[in-house]
Amino acid sequence: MKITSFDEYQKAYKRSVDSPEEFWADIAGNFQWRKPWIKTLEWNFTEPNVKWFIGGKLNITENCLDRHLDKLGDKPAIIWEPNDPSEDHRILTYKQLHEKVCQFANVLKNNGAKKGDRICIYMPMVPELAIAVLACARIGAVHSVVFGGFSAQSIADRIQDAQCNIVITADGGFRGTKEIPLKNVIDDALVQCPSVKKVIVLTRSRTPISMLKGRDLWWEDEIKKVETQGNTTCPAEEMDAEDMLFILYTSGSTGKPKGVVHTCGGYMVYAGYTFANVFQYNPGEVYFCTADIGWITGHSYIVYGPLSQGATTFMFEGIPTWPNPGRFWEIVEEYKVNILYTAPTAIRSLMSFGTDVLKDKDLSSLKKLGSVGEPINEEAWHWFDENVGHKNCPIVDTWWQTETGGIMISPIAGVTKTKPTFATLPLPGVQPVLVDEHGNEVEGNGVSGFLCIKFPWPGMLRTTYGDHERCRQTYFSAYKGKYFTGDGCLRDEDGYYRITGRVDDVLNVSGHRIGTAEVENAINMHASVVESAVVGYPHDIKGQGVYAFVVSPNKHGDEDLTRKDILVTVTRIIGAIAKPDKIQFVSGLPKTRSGKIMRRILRKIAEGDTSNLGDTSTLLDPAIVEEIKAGAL
Ligand code: 6R9
Repeated sequence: MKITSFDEYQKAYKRSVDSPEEFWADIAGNFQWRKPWIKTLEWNFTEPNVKWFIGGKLNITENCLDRHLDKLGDKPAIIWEPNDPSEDHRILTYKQLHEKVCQFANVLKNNGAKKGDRICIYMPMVPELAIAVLACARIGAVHSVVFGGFSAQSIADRIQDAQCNIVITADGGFRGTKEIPLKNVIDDALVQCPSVKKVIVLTRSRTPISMLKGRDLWWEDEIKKVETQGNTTCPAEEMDAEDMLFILYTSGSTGKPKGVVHTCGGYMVYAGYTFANVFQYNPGEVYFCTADIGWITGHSYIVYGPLSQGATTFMFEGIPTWPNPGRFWEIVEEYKVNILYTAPTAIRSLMSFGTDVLKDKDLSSLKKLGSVGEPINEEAWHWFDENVGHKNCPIVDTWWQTETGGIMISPIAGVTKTKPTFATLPLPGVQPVLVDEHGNEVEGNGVSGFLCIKFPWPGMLRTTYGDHERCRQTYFSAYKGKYFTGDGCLRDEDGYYRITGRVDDVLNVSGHRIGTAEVENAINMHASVVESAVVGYPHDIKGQGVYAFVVSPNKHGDEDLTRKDILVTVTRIIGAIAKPDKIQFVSGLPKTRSGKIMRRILRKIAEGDTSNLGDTSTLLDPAIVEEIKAGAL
């Protein structure tokens, strides 16, 4: 399954295009199936309908746990570093992880969970989060992990959309100096969620919380019950390749976040294949992905990808800058991390502290570096290369999305020649195309366009939960017969791909996807707001910042207080990650005669580039532009 030279890459790529089914059947053969598939692929991108490994039966946890027990049973599966460095770290071997997953799977069963049920997980970055995820997969329940930074309202929306019957959470969590009151947030969310019958609560922060009789249960008590029942093993549920594995909500350009659906067989094959290849993982290496399991990067490259390959995956509860900005480097030194996979926003934030914190750290264990989540700028790329990799580690700039399930365009570490800011070449099995605004394919090199994928890959989304039409509309209707990514892209003279950023109304703030419409809806809920328009602007550390233009005639004369009220409102409706960085009060928004907000103009103003705003003659009230320009922050 592992490609180890550029020549092999080229051959594999060609084969994956000429005979995709044979190519993928061979890759899938590296996994453990209860029953082999009958047909490798069935697809059309019109409905869309995509099925991989049809008739195949498996359980992803057998691939992530059971099949490693003989050889790797005593090897670390998860190494966990707590937020507070004075607290003990934890190591779970494959045997221990297997046992804990089985136990918790039995806890879920004891509480009525069945195959196909949707279970919401809202937890801090502790090993029990990975255990909860795997326990769901073990019994065939569909997990829907919600990132710990989302608000009660966001959780309620997601729980209602998926009709979850169980929530798994913790009393609280730690991130830097902050304590996050997870259970309290869940309690607020559940006021709106009658589908939830049981809440299982892990003890982590010892924050006082309310525990409702009949609904709320302590994780530890439930484990004890299972132990007294002697229920320490749990046979894995046999899943169809196309059974749902998980739902993960992500923002788009319109409306509420969509539940992206991934299925068992294809996702497993894709996460494992891409992990093994991109990072060129070798047995015994310590691999540290700094993402949170609440995002797709954590699903695919902390949990499923690495574990399916018998890797040692490192989990960190805290943040890169606490208790000091050398925390990542202390971790690398202490645990002899070999592979570090992080985000440009983290790199830029650490850059701002200078190289002093790095000087006395031994980073010689590092062999490979990775970047994900947003375009990496040239400066950050070189800083990472020079100060972290000591020009000795290939950097894999991995482009992919929640919807793609795994890495799509990326160097293969040590195999593909890298080029700063370029995701370089598609992995074998991935067929990217650039299209122009008319939907025509832009061929040749030295061109740019909208990035689409024209052939299915096993890790792709199958639908958006409960609303297949939305899936078709969002991804398969813009360009006929193609999956549209929402990203702009250029292909240089060497055929290398560089992703230039979203071309829709989706912002990428510190690597987090945020829909402008979502933020506007939240701002508009504030009592003194009439309407608003949200755009992104370049931000030194976050990549993009959130700039809100707000019409609020009724500010009670205290703009600053209203601004703070709006921030509190957005935090309550979505979560702190969506808080605007700038709020400019305006008396109106630039609109066309048909009432459409001209975001192009607002984007330019937010970027501070007002020299050429283009044609404003079609505006209902061109004078408003002058006012907004004059008041720009
Ligand atoms: C994995 C993940 C997806 C969006 C995607 C794109 C941006 C991700 C990137 C990148 C440039 C990279 N993106 N990786 N842009 N270079 N290496 O981040 O998933 O949260 O769904 O975001 O992130 O704009 O469309 P997700």
